[in-house]
Amino acid sequence: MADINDWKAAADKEVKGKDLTWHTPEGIAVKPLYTAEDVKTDPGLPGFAPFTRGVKASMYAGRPWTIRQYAGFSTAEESNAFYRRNLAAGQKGLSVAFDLATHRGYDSDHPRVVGDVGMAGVAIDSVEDMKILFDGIPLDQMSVSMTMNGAVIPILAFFIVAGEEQGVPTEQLSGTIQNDILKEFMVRNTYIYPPEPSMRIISDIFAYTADHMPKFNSISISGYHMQEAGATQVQELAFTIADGMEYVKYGVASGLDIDRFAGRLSFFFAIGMNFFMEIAKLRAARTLWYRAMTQLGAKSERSKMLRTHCQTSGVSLQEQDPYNNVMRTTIEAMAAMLGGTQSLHTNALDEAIALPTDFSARIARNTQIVIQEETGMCNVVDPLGGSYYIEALTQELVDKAWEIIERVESEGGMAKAVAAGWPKAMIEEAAAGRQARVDKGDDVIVGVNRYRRDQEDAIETLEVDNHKVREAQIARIRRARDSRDEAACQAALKAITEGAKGKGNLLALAVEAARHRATLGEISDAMEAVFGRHGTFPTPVKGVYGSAYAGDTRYQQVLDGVDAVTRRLGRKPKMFVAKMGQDGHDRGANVIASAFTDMGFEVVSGPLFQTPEEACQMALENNVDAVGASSLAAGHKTLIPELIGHLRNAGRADIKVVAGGVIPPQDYDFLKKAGVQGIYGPGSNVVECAADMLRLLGHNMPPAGSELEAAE
Ligand code: MLC
Ligand code: 5AD
Repeated sequence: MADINDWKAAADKEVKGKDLTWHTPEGIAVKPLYTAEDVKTDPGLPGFAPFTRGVKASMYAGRPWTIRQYAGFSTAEESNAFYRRNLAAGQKGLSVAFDLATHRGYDSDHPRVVGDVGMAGVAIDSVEDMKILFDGIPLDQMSVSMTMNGAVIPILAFFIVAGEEQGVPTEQLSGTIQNDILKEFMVRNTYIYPPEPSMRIISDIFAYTADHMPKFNSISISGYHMQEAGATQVQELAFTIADGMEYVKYGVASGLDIDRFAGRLSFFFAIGMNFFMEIAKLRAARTLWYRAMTQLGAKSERSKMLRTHCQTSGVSLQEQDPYNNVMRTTIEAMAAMLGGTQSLHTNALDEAIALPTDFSARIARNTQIVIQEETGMCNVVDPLGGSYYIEALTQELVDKAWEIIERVESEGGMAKAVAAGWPKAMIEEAAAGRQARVDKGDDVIVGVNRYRRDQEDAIETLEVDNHKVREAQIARIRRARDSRDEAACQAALKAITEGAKGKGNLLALAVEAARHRATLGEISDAMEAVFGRHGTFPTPVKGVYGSAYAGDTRYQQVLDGVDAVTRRLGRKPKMFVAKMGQDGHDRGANVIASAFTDMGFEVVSGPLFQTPEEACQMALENNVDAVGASSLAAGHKTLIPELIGHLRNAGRADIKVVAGGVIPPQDYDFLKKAGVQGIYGPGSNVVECAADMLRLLGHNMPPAGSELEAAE
């Protein structure tokens, strides 16, 4: 029989000695062949420690994963109708997306959220909205996930009271609250309070749910947003498990017995296009959590079992030739199920452009239904168990992630690491590296940097009338305030402030305030009065982009262009990267800031959450040549024209304004008429953005492709 050396000789001959090792971004050298020699550990059986092969013995053969599509937009009425249509068509669980005003603890009538109400999710201001959201959906039967982290206290309180008023005892509520603040400070940015009080809020929720909500998952510890922000799979894995360990330590420090709450901790991972790596990642995650929880002293097997939701990757989807996204999502969904997820969201094909329509949501949902009901894939538990490659990769991910976890632990845990900033810096460096590989064509994206179409077909997208939603919300807030017992409401709010100063359980206090129709903004303010509001400035990484591009001719043309403009101006061209509204997605803004700095621009990075007026002020104070407004949460049609208006009023119409991010093509005309001079959607090449900027600044930049002619 042939042995491995025979194979090596045969393969070498076929490829004439070429090295077939694939070096992944996480620093793993993937060989072209795996054999029994590579499998060092026995993964055991599904349903048994360390749960590598799945948390249930029968897995999907007994019950398939929950088809749980994340959704929410506009008003509670519209979102409720959307949920009901989806449930009727085969969706199994709900997952609520809130708008950014709600995330950040502002009522819809707050002046800072004019561009955000109802845009990236549903607007919820009081228990009245929450009741409408679940109208006709029995909360004792439907498990509901709510993605809420900043304003977690009022939202969970509204949910509990909406249940009460439906006649459902709190004990019977099932579902999940995201409640994962550490990753907000790292990558997602919808925090409200500083880290310390935010961690206390989480302990209060652990305590309350342990006492009153035995079927409710008190947290969804999320790596998803790390991968979206550019993290490698190893980073996502390590920081998520380390976050989980930190929450457990806080819960224990607050006086809870570990096995009283740990069985209701849940997880959330992104599933991207690196198919086998993603399958191995979920298996590694379960193995790691078992190890971590054993170390932390958990006794019950349930406490050591990692149960997870997954979502296919948003960043892997493209604006160009969007039907390709259906295939990408299908591949990712298969990785999630082969990895053994408990619950799954499949993204819609219009992900990179807007929120899903009924049409795109149907295809996304049916992707899961087809896998569950047409393919027979659910009938065998962990069908890839024992695959040499999968088992070896699982072990390698466990080892690599554990190294990072040990570093975190040796430095005092994840809260300290987040404060020190190195996990975020690590992720941003990986993001800049990925962008450079895509721009150079080293990482292929079909329809974007290869096989690009000359002309794109328009697709229909969902549009939300932001002004209409805001007006409807403001009217409902007013009605709730007019009809409530004001004295009782104010007393309940005062009790929250006192509780924030002292030891009361903030969720229990907020439930009382919610019963008296206190609004989300009021409950948030009652805590903010003691905790304060957290703000940070971005610190983009330097040098990654420049070194990835060293020697590239087009890149050199841009560097020469920046030099020429610098000589003409007597200083570097100056660009302000602005993030306006409550949109905290800052990967794009950070990548642009890093790359433009490396290309020789002077970049001023604004803080998150500016109003257009504040952004204008910052542009004037720094006397910039251009503003690049990054928008990923649909506020662009309101916020960017306002910024241009303020600049004009200040007599600085000469400052160029460009926009980047998730901007549907049908909005381009509107923005251009408003004075936007360049628009860069997903898939834009950063070097070409810089070339465009040089043109706007009056430099005669040669067209893209000219460097190839010059080189010939
Ligand atoms: C499951 N069960 C079985 C079984 N399989 N019983 C017997 N045999 C089997 N084979 C049981 C389980 O034990 C459980 O009961 C019950 O069935 C439900 O199954 P589950 O596997 O727990 O599924 P589910 O209820 O869907 O819970 C999944 C979860 C949860 C634990 C991962 O946390 C969850 O639903 N998370 C979703 C999070 C989410 O939607 N996030 C969106 C983020 S979007 P029991 O009694 O054991 O509970 C986002 C984007 C952004 O963040 O940035 O805005
Ligand atoms: N409805 C549906 N999906 C949403 N996402 C974000 N907001 C919504 C919403 N309101 C999804 C997108 C995004 C990820 C963070 O969650 O896929 O990439």
